[in-house]
Amino acid sequence: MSEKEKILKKLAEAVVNFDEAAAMAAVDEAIKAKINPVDALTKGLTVGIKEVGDKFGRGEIPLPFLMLSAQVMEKASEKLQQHIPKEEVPEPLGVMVIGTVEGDIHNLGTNIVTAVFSASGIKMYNIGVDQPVDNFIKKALEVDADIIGASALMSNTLQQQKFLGEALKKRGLRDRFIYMVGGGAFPGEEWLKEVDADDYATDVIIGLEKAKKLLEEIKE
Ligand code: B12
Repeated sequence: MSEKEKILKKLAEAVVNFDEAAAMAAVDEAIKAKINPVDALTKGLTVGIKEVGDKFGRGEIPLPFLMLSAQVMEKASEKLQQHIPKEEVPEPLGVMVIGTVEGDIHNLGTNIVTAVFSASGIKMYNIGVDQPVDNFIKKALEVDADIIGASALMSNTLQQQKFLGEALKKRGLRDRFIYMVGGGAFPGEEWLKEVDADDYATDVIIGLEKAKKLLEEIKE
């Protein structure tokens, strides 16, 4: 196992064991070893929280344990996000409004997307969790956004992504914005047509590539 793999494993294990001290120590090690903070987030901490989620889903651990792991992930993420290298861009590549849909309070993913996209030159407005469809649209109009991004983590909140697509269409705004969806509940390509979105991502780096491509297309 390489040095990098060892550190990524430590990050994941610290989340699984909800061990904050170990997580922060592993974050420091990752920074010292010059591991890309995005890798530390997506291939380290995220691996751990997903494992915890699977255990919770199988009924092997109770909710308080999941909450403790999430707190550890949040703290460690905050520190790593501060170390994401910033790309120098002469002007913002675009403006994006992101949030988590109504009924859903998961925000670890949208916070990572916000940090990574900002560092790459996209001006981000993160409206937070449990956001009704109207709030996405209101904010996007207010800041003259290019992209609206909606995250959903649960099967019963996924439909909100569809409601947002429908609301945009109903108000004649569907062609005004790029609409992207994401989050752990994404069921697959067919859902994209259902919600009338332009694209989706369940990984921040893939999401960034797709967002950049879509922004280039509207600027052509
Ligand atoms: C952490 C967590 C929590 C934490 C959340 C803390 C926080 N601040 O976010 C806490 C403990 C609070 C929590 C609460 C609950 N949770 Co929860 N939770 C999770 C868990 C384990 C991880 C989610 C996560 O943060 N993943 C890590 C991030 C980084 O990944 P991500 O969100 O997918 O984001 C990445 C990509 O998707 C993408 N992305 C994300 N959003 C977007 C948006 C756009 C536009 C783009 C382009 C990309 C993009 O980029 C991100 C970075 O790569 C998941 C399990 C799982 N596998 O998802 C369960 C899970 C989502 N939770 C679940 C449940 C049931 C709940 C509760 C209802 C539990 C309860 N009984 O109270 C409550 C929900 C309350 C509510 N109303 O929302 C279930 C949902 C089941 C289902 N299918 O519906 C899951 C799947 C666990 C399970 N296996 O049962 N949870």
